[in-house]
Amino acid sequence: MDTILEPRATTALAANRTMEYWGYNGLLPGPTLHLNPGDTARIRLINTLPEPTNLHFHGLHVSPSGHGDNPFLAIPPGEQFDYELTIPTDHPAGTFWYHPHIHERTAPQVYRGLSGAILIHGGLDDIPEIAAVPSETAILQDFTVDRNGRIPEPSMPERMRGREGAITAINGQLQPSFQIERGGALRLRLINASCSRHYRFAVEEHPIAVLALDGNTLPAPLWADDWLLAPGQRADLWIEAKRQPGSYRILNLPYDRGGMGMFATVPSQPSILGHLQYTGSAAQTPHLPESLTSIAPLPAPSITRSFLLSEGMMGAFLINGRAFDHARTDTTVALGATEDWVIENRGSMDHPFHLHVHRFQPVTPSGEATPTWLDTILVPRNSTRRIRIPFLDFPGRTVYHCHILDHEDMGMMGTLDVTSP
Ligand SMILES: [Cu+2]
Repeated sequence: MDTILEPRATTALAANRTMEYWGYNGLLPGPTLHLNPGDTARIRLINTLPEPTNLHFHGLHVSPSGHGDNPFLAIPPGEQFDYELTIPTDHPAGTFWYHPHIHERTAPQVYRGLSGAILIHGGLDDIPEIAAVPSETAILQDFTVDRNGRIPEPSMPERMRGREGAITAINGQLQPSFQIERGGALRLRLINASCSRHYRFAVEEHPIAVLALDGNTLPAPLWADDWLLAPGQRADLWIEAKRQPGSYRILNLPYDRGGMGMFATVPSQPSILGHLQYTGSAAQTPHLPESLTSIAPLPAPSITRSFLLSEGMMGAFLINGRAFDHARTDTTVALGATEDWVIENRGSMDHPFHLHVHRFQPVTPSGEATPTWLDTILVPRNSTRRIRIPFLDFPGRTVYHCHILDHEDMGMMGTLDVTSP
């Protein structure tokens, strides 16, 4: 067995306080898994929690069946399960993550701390100019901790909007500092492992270049002042230290994701996630290549499907008018097909739509696929997004869902069966 992941209740120092959390191997966040394309990863999950759990390998293009990235498994308390992931030799290299995916308990388990990074090596790592700069991973989590150090269950209205904690932590730390050499650069791999919180990530006085989204390298760096990360999404950023030496705040800028009533308030001020701390001087000037990768055009879609996201009465969160039922197959796709999915959000909140196993490209209103691979796309309220998905391999049943994990737990999830003839 290559890796043992044992989720367990732990009392330890995290985010500057002693708290009770659930951590893989007692860690918040869990250990980082390092993999290469072509690897077979064997991961033993030992469930010491008082309730069933399982593992989802978010963004990995691997089999959803059997001992693979199977979201229909439930490992009872006291039992163990051996996952085996065969990573294809042409798998994208980048930033992925793992977390529980147990229906109706995903939000509480992730909120208590269960998540960890998966880094697939290659890709950007093989570009000499990028390999030359330091790399850090930043797992963004949030939770509320009460006076006794416990993480309380949120109220029903909080769950309906999607729980957001009072504390945001990066790698389990409150406002950590990331070191950067003056005149140098830093590659920062962001993972939004929060249940519901969206992050408009910024570093004051520092524009950022986005190198990869959801573990997939972009054709070219994309410069921005800030970058919005919905739950589940990742971004690999490049930050250059071209300002006066000092400490600069890493910020979460206000973002309105909608909501219902009193829980829909949006902060008017940025919150501080951490700091970028200048240290020493870089030995050489970093150089960001103008081109990072090439993405071959997708074939035209053979079919267009519609998915309607809606919020019903009494905590019902629906796709095409139905709440999740693991036994029902909602969508059947023929292996080898390329499809367009049109996702319409008629709710009062933004919903980030995530598809397991199969990555996709966003499609413009004029019908052109954007050469950018994603596994999670934010569908703002009262709007529609179109995505193009090639189902070239990995037949089997899996799921798509809203990555506001409370919404997923309350039913905003459907099943997909990719069938081979
Ligand atoms: Cu949602």
